[in-house]
Order: sequence, then structure tokens, then C-alpha cells
Amino acid sequence: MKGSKVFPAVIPTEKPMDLELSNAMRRMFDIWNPYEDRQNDFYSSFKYSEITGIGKEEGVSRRDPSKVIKVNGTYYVWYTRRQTEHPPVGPANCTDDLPAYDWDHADVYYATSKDGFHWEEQGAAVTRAAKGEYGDRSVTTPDILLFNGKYYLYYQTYTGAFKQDKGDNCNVSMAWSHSPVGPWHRLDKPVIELGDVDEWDSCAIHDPYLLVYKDKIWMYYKGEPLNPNNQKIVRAQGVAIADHPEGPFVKSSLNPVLNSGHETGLYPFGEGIAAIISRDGPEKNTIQYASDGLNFEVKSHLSIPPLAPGPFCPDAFADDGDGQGISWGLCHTFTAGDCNYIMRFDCDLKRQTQRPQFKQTYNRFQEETFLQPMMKLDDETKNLSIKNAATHDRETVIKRDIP
Ligand code: AAL
Repeated sequence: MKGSKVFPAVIPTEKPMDLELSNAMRRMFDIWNPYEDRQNDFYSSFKYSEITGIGKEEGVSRRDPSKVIKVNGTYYVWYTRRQTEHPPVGPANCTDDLPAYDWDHADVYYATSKDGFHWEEQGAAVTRAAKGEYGDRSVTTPDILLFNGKYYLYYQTYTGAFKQDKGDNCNVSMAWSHSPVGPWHRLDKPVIELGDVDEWDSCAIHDPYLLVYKDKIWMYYKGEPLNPNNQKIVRAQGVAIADHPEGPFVKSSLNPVLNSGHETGLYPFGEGIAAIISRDGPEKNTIQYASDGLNFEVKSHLSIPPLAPGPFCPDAFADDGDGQGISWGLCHTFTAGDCNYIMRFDCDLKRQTQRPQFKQTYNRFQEETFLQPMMKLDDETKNLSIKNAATHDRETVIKRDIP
């Protein structure tokens, strides 16, 4: 047998043919690379920073930032903003005054910055429509497209009160402008159809995310199926393609093209498209890549990736087959209170490593991460586990161990 040699201290740069390799070490050479994450363009650790202007603020919730763009030396971002007298009460109890969710009774606002850390909220870009009209409940979760010299804002549009058995039901509409500061001209109708009953995107199209790719406009999105019993939630993402910003957006016959990820966050990379996949689904916490924008594969595993990432993506609309990757963006975070907020992430997901410190894999997260309120064992579970231990926890020393 080949196995008389032992795996060497220095990992060979080529797959060794004279050694018997375990499946794990075969994968190291076949799928990954002998330099591990240090030389994986799709791997990064993430550092988070608080930002001013649209960061944490009592009584105001800001979330789901768009991708960031830079126009004449100024960065722009659009996001969901809610400032309500009462906190969200859930779909069963919501009224015209009481929001159901954090993104209910919200408007799309925008902010600008000169350095990416200090932001100034500039005001509303698109607000809720008058009562009884399309989009009267909430407009949220925007993204920006620049196409043929015009700006297009796409956003989730909610009409009428939330209903408990209707899920997070909304569709996507659009407004356009000659300038990132507006004024915005609203289309006031959906630009993409919901799927038929029993299709994966029958209840909602969420998180529209726009890129220009292969000469067309690509809208990635997360679908949600109608789920009267709350049993059919899948967290999958698809894509729909159009020649014109107002549509029609034609859904790919391969949809869903991503089987995981709660929010969209994509960027051109080389000739293809990369996706940041954060929470939810079997392939959560990964970066994935599709050289054709459709057939994604897992390229790295991440720790604590940004939620609802809105990367600064200068070549999102360049369509030059030479995507450079990203190194920062905005995302949101949750608080124990009623309002969430936007923060900044930094990373190195560029084509060539530019910030080697982000390639480290030995990040040690401290107690705040592990003992955060949403993660730590609540008293009820703790007491139940103490109560059940006598019957549920098998003895470690078993008969076989007793001489
Ligand atoms: C988000 C996004 C969409 C959902 C809700 C608000 O993180 O996935 O925008 O509708 O949650």
C-alpha cells in the first residue's frame, strides 16, 4: 500500500500522488487549495463598525440597506426607516396605528457620506402611498440600479394591513430619477409577478437586488411561498432578467438558483457573480459563485457574515466581465429593543488579497457573542433540561466499561 509515508509538516503545494489521502485531504487539493483560506478569494472574516447618522437611535429603526454606490465622490445608500409611536405587535394585532413588523409602516430613506463611516440622513426617497392606494402600508428593503444614465430604486411594496395567514406578502415596485437625490417618479405597480399558488415565490418577492450582467438587468430576489400553516417557509433565492428597468422581468427557469440565505447580497466577480449567503438554509454562512450567474457553488465558509449586506459595489452595473469584488458595505443588526440599526462591515472579498488581516480564520469571538440574549439558554429550557436529565441523559459508564 502507498501509505508507508506520513503526511508532511509543510502542506505540499500540489496534490501528493505518492501518499494515501483521506477524503478530507483529497478535498483540500481538489476543492479548496493547500494555502487554505489565506489564498481563497471568496473567504474573508468580517469586522463591524458603528457608523454615525444612520446608526443606533432610540425610537428609529433603520434596516435592509441597499448596495452602496459612489457618485461624484459621495457615497449613497437607501434603506428602510420606521419611526412609529408603538413598537411592532405582530400580524395578528396590527392596525392602522400599530405596525406588525419592524419593516411595517416604513418608508425608503437615503443617506450620504464622504468616508463611509460618517453618514447624513437626507430624508425620504419614496414614502408610503395614500390610504387605499397601491403601497399604502409600507415601502421597504430597497436596492438601486444605474442604467443608461438614470437611477432606479426597487423596493418591497405592501398594500393593506398584514394578515396572519398571508405571510410577509408584498411585491416589488420601482421609482426612477435623473439623480440619486431624486425627485423619484413612481411606477406604482409591481415590476415582477408573484409565483402561482404552490410555487416557491407565491407569497412574496423580497430583497430585490439589481446587477447589470450579460447586457441585461438581473434582479436577484428571495422568494416566499404562501404558507397558511407556516410550514412551507423556504429561504431560497432566484433571479429574473429584463431588458428594461420597468420590466418585464422574466424569471429564470432554473429558479431558485440559491438554496439558502435570508437576504440578497451579490457582486460581480471576474466573469461571474458571487453571493454572500448569511443566515438560513443548509448552505448558510458561505460565499457562493456562479460563472454564469445561475449555477452557484459554495466557495468558502464564513463566521458571522453581515446580515442584509449592502456592499459598496462600484462595478455592479459595469457589465465588463471583470468584476473586482468588494471590501466593505453596510448591513443591519438586531437589538434587544424595538429598533434595529445599520452598521458597516469590512472584509476582503477582492480578486487579489488586499487586506491580508481579513484572511485570518482564528477570530476569537468574546462573551458578548456567545451569551447574547437571542442565543443563551433561557430559564425555561434550562430548568427543563435539569428536570429531564435523570431520564434523558444516558450514563457515560456503561456495562462494557465495568471490569
Ligand atoms: C428582511 C428582508 C425583507 C423581509 C423583511 C424586511 O431582512 O428579508 O425585508 O421582508 O426582513
